[in-house]
Amino acid sequence: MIVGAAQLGPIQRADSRGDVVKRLLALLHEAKARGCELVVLPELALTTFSPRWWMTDQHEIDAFFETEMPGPETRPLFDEAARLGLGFCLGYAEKTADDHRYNTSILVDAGGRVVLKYRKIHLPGHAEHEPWRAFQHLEKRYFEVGDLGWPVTRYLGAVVGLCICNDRRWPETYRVMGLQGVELVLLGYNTPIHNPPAPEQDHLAGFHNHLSMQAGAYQNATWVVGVAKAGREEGCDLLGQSAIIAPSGEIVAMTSSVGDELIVARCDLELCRGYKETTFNFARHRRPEHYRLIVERTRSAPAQPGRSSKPHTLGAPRPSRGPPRPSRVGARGVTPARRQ
Ligand code: CDT
Repeated sequence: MIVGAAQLGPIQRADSRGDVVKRLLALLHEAKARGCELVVLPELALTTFSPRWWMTDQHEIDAFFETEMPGPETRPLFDEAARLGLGFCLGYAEKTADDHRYNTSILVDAGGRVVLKYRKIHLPGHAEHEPWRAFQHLEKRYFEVGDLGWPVTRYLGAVVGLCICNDRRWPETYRVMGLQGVELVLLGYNTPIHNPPAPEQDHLAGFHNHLSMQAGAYQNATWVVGVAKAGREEGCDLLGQSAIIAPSGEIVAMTSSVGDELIVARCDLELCRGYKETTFNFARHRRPEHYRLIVERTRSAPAQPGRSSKPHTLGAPRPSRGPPRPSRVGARGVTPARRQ
């Protein structure tokens, strides 16, 4: 399958959906010209990244959500993709008819039909206003945890699965899809390079992005297509380095800008088989009887000194790591709660 990863540069708050859809159409046209069959677009691709603001007016919040997909502003994207015979994957903020809000991604086939939907499960950030931050990350406030698990579907001969941004950092995300035979994981991301609670990690943002996706690809014998919304958006620098990653874990294509940019790769699904039948032959090598803690426990509860762990006993919860430490003795200032 020839797959395009259509990275978007920044979307400012004043940009309309119409402005964004025009940019998406340009990327679709380029994808068609370069032989793509499927184009992957970023997380929350229709607006600026709204969780960076504390908002209390529900109308203001809801202005970032789609109540129908396609709706009047997104219809041209669906129509043009269908005219071009392109499938695409799109991230957007979804508001349901019964008033639930999710960070959602859909796979749309070349006939304009939604064939797979995923609602983000690992919501990063915080739920309350934290004014000490340079910018907010309020996904836990504006979205509910997704209720669809990680479904996969067969599309153009590949087993395709979806996840979104922070999900890519968690091995369980890929494994749940790996256990369904996934061959192509499609994901979008909005990753601020600065992480206010852990600024000492900022210089590793690009490394951690690729580390997570490359490990997920290799350990589950799948292609992974990770697509950024990148660049300086409302003063916040978002990571680029969108990448198409082979089941070997190797990056086969990567963007070189933080603007609108298409990268393309021929994703040979046979490469998945090589790994699925050898090193990662799950039926042969997995030992789920030893993995119970993974589904029974959320937090880590280290063994007490001098005692071996009892994997089926929940330990006392450990206090969280706390706020960033002042770098110098005597540094002053409010010490904020250290949350992601
Ligand atoms: N959108 C999203 O999920 N962003 C998060 C930022 C977390 S801060 C480390 C991400 O995991 O990229």
